[in-house]
Amino acid sequence: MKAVMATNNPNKLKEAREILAPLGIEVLSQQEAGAAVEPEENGETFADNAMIKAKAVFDVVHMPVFADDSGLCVDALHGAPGVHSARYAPKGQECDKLLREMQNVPDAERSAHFACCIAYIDENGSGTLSAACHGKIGYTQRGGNGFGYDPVFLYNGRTLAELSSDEKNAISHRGAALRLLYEVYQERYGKQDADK
Ligand code: ITT
Repeated sequence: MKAVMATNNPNKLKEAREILAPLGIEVLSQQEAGAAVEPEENGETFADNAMIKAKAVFDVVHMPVFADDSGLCVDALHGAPGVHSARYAPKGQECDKLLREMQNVPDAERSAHFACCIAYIDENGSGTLSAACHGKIGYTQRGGNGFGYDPVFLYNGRTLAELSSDEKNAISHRGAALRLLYEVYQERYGKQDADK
């Protein structure tokens, strides 16, 4: 089957393809599907914003669509940047800003999690799915893979930017949420064949 990912973030699209293609789901970008939209993400929750993005694209393409709204929630910052993760700092400066804000936070209080909410819509209806990846914030940026906050997010002693794509996808918030999406698609469309 084909599904459109409602996102303008090429890193999210790449990860979704890596996870869903082997399961037999071909992920089209919203541009490939002819939906060049960028809706205002003015919801209060990840689920609200994911559904805003999914609906905006579904209204144009009328085929299965899913959207990912995600972010980093840092306990010492009372859950910030959370739903504002994309707007927390100019692109490329988010890790520097976070490390500055965390510079006086002791090791025991550096816990954080990535949250991912997937909203999906097709002719059978819509829903949302959530997953998280728990870890802690490091003291320096490490690793050259991934995107966003990956270089400062420690999972079992390595940052997500130090993991290969396969390693990140196996433990990430996005990987877990997309595997739940796969279950929904399997229920609705039957088992998919990666070779077709
Ligand atoms: P779309 O809305 O077009 O999908 P976006 O990047 O603006 O793209 P969000 O509004 O969901 O997406 O913001 C998510 C931000 O959270 C993202 O820009 C990163 O800064 C951060 N983020 C989410 N998942 C991440 C991950 O796996 N690794 C590192 N940072 C991540």
